[in-house]
Amino acid sequence: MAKRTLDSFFQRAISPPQKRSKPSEINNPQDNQDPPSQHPTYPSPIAQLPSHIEVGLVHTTPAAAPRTINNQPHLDLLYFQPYIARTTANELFKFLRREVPFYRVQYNIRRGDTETQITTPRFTTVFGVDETSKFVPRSSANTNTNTNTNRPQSNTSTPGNEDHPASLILVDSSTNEPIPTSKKYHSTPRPIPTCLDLLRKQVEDISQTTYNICLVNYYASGEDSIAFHSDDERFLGSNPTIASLSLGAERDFLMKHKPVVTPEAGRDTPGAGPPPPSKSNSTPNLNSGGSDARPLKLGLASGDMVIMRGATQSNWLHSIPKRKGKAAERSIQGRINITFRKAVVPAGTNNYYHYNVGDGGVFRWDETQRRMVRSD
Ligand SMILES: O=C(O)CCC(=O)C(=O)O
Repeated sequence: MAKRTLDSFFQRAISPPQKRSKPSEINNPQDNQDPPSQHPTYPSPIAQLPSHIEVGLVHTTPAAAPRTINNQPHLDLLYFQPYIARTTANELFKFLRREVPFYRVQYNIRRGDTETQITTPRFTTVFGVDETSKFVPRSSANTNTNTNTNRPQSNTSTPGNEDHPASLILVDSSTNEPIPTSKKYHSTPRPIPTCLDLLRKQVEDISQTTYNICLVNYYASGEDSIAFHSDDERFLGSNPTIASLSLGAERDFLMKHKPVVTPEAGRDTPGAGPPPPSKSNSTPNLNSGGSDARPLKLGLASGDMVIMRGATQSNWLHSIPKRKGKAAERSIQGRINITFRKAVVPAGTNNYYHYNVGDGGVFRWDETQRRMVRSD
């Protein structure tokens, strides 16, 4: 997009609305009477955004114009400090921590003859499906030909509300026919709940792109982390745009240029390791960009957002390192990160559900114990 167009877009987007209610003036957390998002694939219903958070999102994002960071080889970032105003971001953090079901996924990796079990060093979950499929209200699916469907059980559907997530079924994007999910996917994809879908639409608008996958990380303390990796898998297509929103405790976001011709480590294996869990989209970096580029550290506070664009993923690695000492004390508040991405083939759906939902138990936030506890 031309610079003038981008500037005028943000100018429009951040100019205050004519009359804006302060979130605190409509601040009853229980005031949203809409039924929660329900779907047979969810472990439990997911509440709608309280009105004061929704109003905060609709009226105050983006809370600041972004800074473009493209002064290094192959780097193209938009950095919002913040994207969501701090008060609304903190409320959204508490809401999502309470409502979203999380997983602590374990998986095996093989190096030569040795198999090692990795426990993902953070809580994760994922919603959405790649672009070869989509969720539609049951009434708009083409049900003439296929009887083996992922149709929800009748006791979880919501009569009279065909757009309610409970009535959504997964169909093939081109034929609109219901998909027998076990034939196409290793795990059953889940629709993005309404509370996250509002964010997805807003972030689509601001980044001028579309997303179909919403991945959520919860870092409970400074011990939780994500190792250096890039989101450059082939199932994201070339030069994917990835929007990454931070809520809760501030953490450092480190970036470094990929080393010249050296394969990167897997995202949760410390040090040198095997390639990431799926095939990379990157061509080996044979030019001098790596040696010229300086590492980058961005502080990500509650409400901040980084949009990574263009050649960034194929040339740069990013991480959230563990934190000790004073920084660890600050991390104890917990942090949620939401990334929006677009997967173009079923391999993307399979990969994301395998590594972010897995086949272990569900964790939910326990307000009394103030930690995630197994809820199944
Ligand atoms: O937590 C973050 O800010 C980064 C998350 C991330 O890199 C990922 O989920 O791939």
